[in-house]
Amino acid sequence: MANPLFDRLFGTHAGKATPFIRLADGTVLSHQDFLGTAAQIAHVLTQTGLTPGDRVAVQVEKSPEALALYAACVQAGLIFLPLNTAYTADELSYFIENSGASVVICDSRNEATLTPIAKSLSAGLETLNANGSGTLMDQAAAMPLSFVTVDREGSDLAAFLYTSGTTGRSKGAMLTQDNLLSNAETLAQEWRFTADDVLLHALPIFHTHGLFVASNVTLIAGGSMIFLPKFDLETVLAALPDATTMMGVPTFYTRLLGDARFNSDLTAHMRLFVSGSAPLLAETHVQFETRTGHRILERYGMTETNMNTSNPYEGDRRAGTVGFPLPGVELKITDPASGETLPQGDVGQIEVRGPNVFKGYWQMPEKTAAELRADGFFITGDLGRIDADGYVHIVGRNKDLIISGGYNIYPKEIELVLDEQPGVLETAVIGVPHPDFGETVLGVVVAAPGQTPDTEAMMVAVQKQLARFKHPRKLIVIDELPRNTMGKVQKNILRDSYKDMFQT
Ligand code: MLC
Ligand code: AMP
Repeated sequence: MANPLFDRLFGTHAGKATPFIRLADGTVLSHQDFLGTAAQIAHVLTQTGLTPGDRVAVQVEKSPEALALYAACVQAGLIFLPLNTAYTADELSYFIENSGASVVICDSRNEATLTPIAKSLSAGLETLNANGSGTLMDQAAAMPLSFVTVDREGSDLAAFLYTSGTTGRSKGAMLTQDNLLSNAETLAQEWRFTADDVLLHALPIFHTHGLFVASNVTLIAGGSMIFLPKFDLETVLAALPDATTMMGVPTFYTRLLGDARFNSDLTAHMRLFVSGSAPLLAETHVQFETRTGHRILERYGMTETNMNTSNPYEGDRRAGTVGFPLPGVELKITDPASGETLPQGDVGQIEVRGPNVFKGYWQMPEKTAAELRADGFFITGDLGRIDADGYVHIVGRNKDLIISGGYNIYPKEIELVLDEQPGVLETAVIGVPHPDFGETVLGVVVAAPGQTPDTEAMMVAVQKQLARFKHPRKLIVIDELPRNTMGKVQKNILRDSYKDMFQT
C-alpha cells in the first residue's frame, strides 16, 4: 500500500535540504524543513482523534505552516477543506455543518466567533496565525519530525473545495488523490517545470489555482516558490528578479501593466507567465507582449475539474483562446438542450472528461447527477467553441456567474439576501465590466409598491452575511426588471444597460 499523492508530491523530497519556500524577508525553508512541520502537524491532528476520511476545515492566512497543514492532511489521509479568508461567520457555519468537519482551524482573531459554532457542530477548534503562532503550532512544536504516512488509494478523497451554485447553496466538490496528482503531473510536463524553477506565488492557497496548480506543480517538479502572503504590487515587482515563472489571475497582469517599472528589463530572465481563473482580455495579452516580449500562456480550469486546457508551451499561444485540451482530457462542445455533440466550430456548452474530473458534490447526489453525466463527462456551464486549428475559445457562460478578480460569485446568493430587505419587491444581481477586477457586482433593485428601500441598510445586511468580495459595488433602484415573454428576467439587457458604469 501507499499514499500516491503524498508519496509523489512530498515523499520524494524526504531528507532533502533543497529550497522549497522562499519568504519575502529572505528566509528559505527546505523541503526537509517543510516536511518536518507537516509531520508534526499530522501528529497533532491524529492525536486529537482524527481518522482517515475526516474533514479538516481551514480558514487561515497564507503561510508556510498553512501549506504544511495541507501536506499533513494528505499524509494522514484527512480531507483538506480550505476556505476563503473573506468568508463571514454565517458562511463558515454552513461549510462546517455541511462538510461535517471534525476540526476547524482558524486565525486567533476569529476564535471567539467560531468557537460556539464549532462547539454546536461538535467540531474541535485550533488556531493558526499568519506568523505561525497559535494552538496548532504550539502543540506541533513538541511532536516528532517524522510521521508514518497513512495508506490511501488514488480514488480516495484528498480535498473538498466549496463552490457556489446557481441556487445560492454552495456545494462541496470532492477531489480525489488521482484528480490532483494526474493534473499536477500533466501541467508540470506541459509547462516544462523543473527543479530549477522559482515560482512567484502571490495567489491565495484556498482555491485550485494557488493551492493545486501552483503548489502541486512546483512540488512535483522539485522547484521552489517565492511565497508572498498576497498580491501586493510593490512586493511582486521586488520579487520578480528572483523568479523564473509566475502564475496569476488576469487582475495580476493588468495591475503589473499599470506600472511603468514592469518592462522587458525586469522580465527578461523570466521563463513563463501563466494566466487563468478568469478571461484574459486579448488586449491584455497583446499589451503584455508589447511591453515585455513575453506571451502569457492562458489555460482554463475550474474547481471541479482542475485544469482542462492550456495554450502550448512551444507553439502559438493565441490571445483570446484557452488552447488545447490537456493530454488525457477529453473536451466536447454540446447542445445544451439535447446534450448532442455539435458540429466543429459551433458554439455550445463545454463538457470535459478525464482523470482530473472530480467525484461529485458531497452529499448532493441530485446536483451531482445534473452536472456529471453517467459516462464521466462534466457539464462545465461554460460556453465555447473549438476553432479549425483545435484551439478552445470560451465565449460565455451558461450559468449565472460573476468572476471578480478571479473569485466566483453566484448572483443568486446575493439576490437572496437583498430580496429579504424591507421595501424590496425583487432584485437582480449582475456582473458588469470593471477595469481592475474584470467584472464587478451590481445590484439592481425594484421597490415594493409605494416603498423606498434604504440601500445603505441593505448594504449593511449584505456585509453581515456575505464575504466582502461578493458585495455589490453599487445598488441602483429601477422601476421594473426587463423580462421575456416567459417572465424570465433578462439579465443580458441589464448587463448591456450598465456596462459602462465602472469603466473609466
Ligand atoms: C479583494 N476584494 C475584492 C477582490 N479581492 N473584491 C472583489 N473581487 C475580488 N477578487 C476586496 C477587498 O476586500 C477590498 O475591500 C477591496 O476589494 C479592494 O481590495 P484590493 O486591495 O484591491 O484587493 P486585493 O487584496 O489586492 O485583492 C485583489 C486580488 C485578489 C485580485 C489580488 O482578489 C486575488 O488574489 N484574487 C485571486 C483569486 C484566485 O486565486 N482565484 C482562483 C480561483 S480557482 P475594501 O473593503 O478595502 O474595499 C479557479 C479555477 C482556475 O478559478 O481556473 O484557476
Ligand atoms: P471556479 O469554480 O472558481 O473554479 O471557476 C471556474 C470558472 O472560471 C470556469 O468555469 C470558467 O468560467 C472560469 N475560467 C477559468 N479559467 C478561465 C479562462 N482562462 N478564461 C475564461 N474563463 C475561465
